[in-house]
Amino acid sequence: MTRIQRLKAREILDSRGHPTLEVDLYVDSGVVGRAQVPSGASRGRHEAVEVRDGDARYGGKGVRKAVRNIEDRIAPVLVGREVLRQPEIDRLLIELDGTEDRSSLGANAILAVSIASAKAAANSLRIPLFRYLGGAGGNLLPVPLFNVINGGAHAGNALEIQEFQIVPSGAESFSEALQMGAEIYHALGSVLDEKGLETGVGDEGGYAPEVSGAREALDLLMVAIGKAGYDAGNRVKLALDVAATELMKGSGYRLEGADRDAHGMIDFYRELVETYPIASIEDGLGEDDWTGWKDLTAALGDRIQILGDDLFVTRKERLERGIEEGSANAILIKWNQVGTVTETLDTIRSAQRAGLRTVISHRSGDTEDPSIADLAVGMMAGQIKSGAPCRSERTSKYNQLLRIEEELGEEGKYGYQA
Ligand code: 2PG
Ligand code: MG
Repeated sequence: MTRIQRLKAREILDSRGHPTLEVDLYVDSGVVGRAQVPSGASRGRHEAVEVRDGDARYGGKGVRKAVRNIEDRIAPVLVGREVLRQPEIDRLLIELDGTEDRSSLGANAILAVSIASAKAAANSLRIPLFRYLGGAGGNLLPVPLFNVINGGAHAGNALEIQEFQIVPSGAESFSEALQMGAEIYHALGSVLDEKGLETGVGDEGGYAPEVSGAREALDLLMVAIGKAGYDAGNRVKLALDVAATELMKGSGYRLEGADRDAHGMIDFYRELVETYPIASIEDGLGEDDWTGWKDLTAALGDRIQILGDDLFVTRKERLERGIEEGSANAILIKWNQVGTVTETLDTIRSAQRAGLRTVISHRSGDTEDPSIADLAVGMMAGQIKSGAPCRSERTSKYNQLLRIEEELGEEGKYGYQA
């Protein structure tokens, strides 16, 4: 009684007001799994691609083609299959698509079905998704990286670095970390207000003030942390997602009024790390700058987390190259970069085996679907980023972590590692 009976796909809106996919996957017992897929703005060149309509509706962003791909092409292959066999379902999806970049069915279509299937399986077994994905051992509540100042492709301001994050790694529990994040976020709002800076927010719920550059943004965070009554550098650290692929100009980078090569960028980060309590820098260099990444990790990897997003795009082959070359000491995990649940789990396990830290991530265009919270706990990822502690598509993940924390009770742990 756990065979797939029917797939129903529909076009819904994401947090930016663009269409995205929702899938309901029915099992013959009547149980259903529902999934919604996110969509990025600062996308890596090596990511799996979405199928969109490209016609007059929604500025070309409609997903009716992807809906048809699910109902007309995927459903006939999956109906009758055992929902508890996630690897088989994902293999069938990959084979049916048949392309390297998932452009035939669309990574959006494939992922929606893959997650819906995992949820239907968990629901069939009457267990929470985090237990289905992670098994009996999954009990680690992740450290949240709250993106409280937005720039780059996520905001209309002139700030070039995409994300300025606060990291309450010294909290005693996830719920305390969330409280600290929200208090600092609101303190930051009043600091901006007092300085006459804008308090409107960007795509991920963080403020998007017109500030001159990284140092001014980091200074604002330091003031906000103090104002909220916390000790920066002790219980609360800072982190950046530079999204440097977006800063590439010719063979180098353009940042804060200067043309820089990889070493110029590394020097820029070294100075920041010497001044501020920065714990992590994501995408400090571009997606194909393998030599630069190796030098960055050699230079700063023993002091901070060097986190690869566009570099790895959650793909095992790229991660393996990074492990061999010492390109980074952590990997960002976004399941829509690769396309299926099984491949995502596989990449996480490979990273963990090699001693890399793992950070589960939302996308800048997201939905109310909280599944990445379950993924983070089940797979003992240790960290999650889901934007600011503000706006429902962001807080849906943090709120789900509160529920999981409650469910785990005494057995739940909080922190980078178990
Ligand atoms: C990133 C993400 C999420 P996007 O660069 O890490 O914060 O942005 O979804 O736009 O790629
Ligand atoms: Mg990133």
